[in-house]
Amino acid sequence: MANLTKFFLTFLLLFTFLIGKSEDGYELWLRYKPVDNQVLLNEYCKAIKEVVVFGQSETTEVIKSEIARGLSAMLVQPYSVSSVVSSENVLVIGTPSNSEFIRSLNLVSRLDRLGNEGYLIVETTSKGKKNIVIASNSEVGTLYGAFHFLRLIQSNKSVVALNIEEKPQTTHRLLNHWDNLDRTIERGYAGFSIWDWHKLPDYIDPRYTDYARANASIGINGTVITNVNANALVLTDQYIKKVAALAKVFRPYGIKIYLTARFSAPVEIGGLKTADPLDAQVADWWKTKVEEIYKAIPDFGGFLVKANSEGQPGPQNYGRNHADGANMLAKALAPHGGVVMWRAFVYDHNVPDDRAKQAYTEFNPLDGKFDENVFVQVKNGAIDFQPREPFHPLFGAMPKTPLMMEFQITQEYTGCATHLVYLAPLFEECLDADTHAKGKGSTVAKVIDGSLDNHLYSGMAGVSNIGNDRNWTGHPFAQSNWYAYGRLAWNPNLSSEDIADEWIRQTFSNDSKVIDVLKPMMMQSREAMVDYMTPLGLHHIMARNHHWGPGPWVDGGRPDWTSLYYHRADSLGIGFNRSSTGSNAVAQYYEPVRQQFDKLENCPENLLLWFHHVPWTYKLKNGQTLWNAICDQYYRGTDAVKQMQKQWQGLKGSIDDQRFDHVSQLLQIQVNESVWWRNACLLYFQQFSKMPIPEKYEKPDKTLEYYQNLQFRYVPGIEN
Ligand code: BDP
Repeated sequence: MANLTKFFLTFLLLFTFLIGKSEDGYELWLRYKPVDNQVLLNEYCKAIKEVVVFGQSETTEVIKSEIARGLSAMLVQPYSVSSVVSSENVLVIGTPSNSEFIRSLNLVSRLDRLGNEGYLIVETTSKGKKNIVIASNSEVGTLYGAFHFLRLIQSNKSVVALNIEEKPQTTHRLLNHWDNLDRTIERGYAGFSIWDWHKLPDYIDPRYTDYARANASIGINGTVITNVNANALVLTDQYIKKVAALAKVFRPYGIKIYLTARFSAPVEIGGLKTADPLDAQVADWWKTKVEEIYKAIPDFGGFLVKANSEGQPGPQNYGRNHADGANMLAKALAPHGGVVMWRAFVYDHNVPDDRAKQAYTEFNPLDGKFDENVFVQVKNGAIDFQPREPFHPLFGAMPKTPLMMEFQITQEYTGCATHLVYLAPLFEECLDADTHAKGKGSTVAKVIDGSLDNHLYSGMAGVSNIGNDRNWTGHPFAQSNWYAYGRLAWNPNLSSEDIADEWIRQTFSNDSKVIDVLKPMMMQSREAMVDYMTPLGLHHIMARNHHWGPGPWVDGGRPDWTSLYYHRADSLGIGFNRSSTGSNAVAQYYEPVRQQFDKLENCPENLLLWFHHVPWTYKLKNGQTLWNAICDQYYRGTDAVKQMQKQWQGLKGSIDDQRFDHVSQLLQIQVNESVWWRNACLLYFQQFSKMPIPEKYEKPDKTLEYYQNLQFRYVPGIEN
């Protein structure tokens, strides 16, 4: 009888699954669909007859419910969780401190190597009984292990003879939300902020828990919930209560809350006359404020600060430097274990000869001047999250300071949330870059994970792409960027291709037909975007303010906010001369990188116009003139998107209808917008090259004037 019930249940679940029930994407990569491979299903069911989770904390409650939920759904039989290991083929989860059984297993020396957040997933035999054990020194570590185990099953991996040892390579793995208190999101394209400030602290949206689950499943352990363009109000008593309510939801998931600190807060909400970091009253105000925060949120993470950049107040307003400002806050946080993340994305009010040089110029001399609990948070490139940038020269150049990587997950410059662009190859390109700071092999990844200079703290921040859209990120594929960011923050050496494989299996399907189409499509999507937006090292040529669409003609106002400043197209050629004959930004890199970027003939062609002003007729390595190569790459980019569209259509029936239609429509937008980028840029640059677009290509069907006159209001992501 029991078998019959099980049979029907299995049948029902599989049936619902196979008919392609609509999915709205809310479940992200935690869909826990029934395993439809019978051989594997048998293997899993045989290996996991029972589940035991030790411990009684809030975190262990989370593990119990996640494991029961995941296994019951995927293995199509109800699992309950007990606390006694009575037989074999048990999945056992625990720590040496919450379980006698785990202590008896002799795992201590292995666990010692894994720190607090690492974990083991191993097959053990004790008293002749075989079990699968997930063990860690901390309960949060076992939660990470539990999610890893569920991922194995979700992605149809064997669970026989497991011997997995995992440890995060960084200590701080954070999301940065650029969310405002009015729920708009700076550079957000997936709706409004998920933080419902008006109803907090009394109403706790269930979405907060799902947010925490998703983040914990990829190892994210901190979140800055407010915009870097900060509002001091969040530091008032009224808001601290709201923040504390969120912190309470996130705590069991190992996620700490951080806030952005507006430097002028002592004046704005504290009634002081100054925010000078060397003023004793100011330091005292922050000390008291921090104490107040820790009273409400004992595990508060610390502050993220944007100072003296784009109009934000900072220590320079009082003739002090970044270290003075950061250390003053660091001293207030230190007794509580908090950190300061001080951003290196700075603008001088005097326009510099080359904005790419500015962060290095201001921060490199301050190396060694920051307190121990200060990170300097550096964007991946020296300008601003462009489709392609060389790695930031500060990486490797501040050996005495822990540098935190800042990637942008939200697609401000990479197609908003309408373009399918898998960003992990961009992240990977930067992490793999060799700074040569301490000789060959001094990769950015090693700077970030702290291993190059032996730092205690290490970390990564990702500017979030999350909003209150039902599917969290607007574009169903933008979920992959959140996922990949988390995985890379955990281990900056993972490959973007392996991450894509994991994500596709969990988010769409384990069907090789689907994987074989989606993986290459995702892997080439970033290069396609570079081709149709900014090939060969072009950068910052998007529309003004909202940054949506092309704007190579943007001029007027502050020069380093215009496109002309960056592309410098004229009758002789195009590109920004940052070589030793130009702004000499190349001097900020170590040899041999400096030489490589400095010499036109050695410079990687995909960064050519970043570092050089190049004649239109210059011959590239393949013999093409620069102008023809530019044309080729723009057309290649639009062709690649059309190809993606075709490939996606081939998956009809293999993907649930709702997400299939959603992506189909977005791909049509992407085709249209890639053509818009291509035509507008080529027509604009052609005025200077005075060379024809090669005959073989379809001619732009609109005039340059048409594109220049397009005006858009209410583009998401900025104040309108
Ligand atoms: C730029 C964005 C702006 C941000 C700024 C920052 O356009 O909205 O405030 O970066 O990172 O990319 O501070």
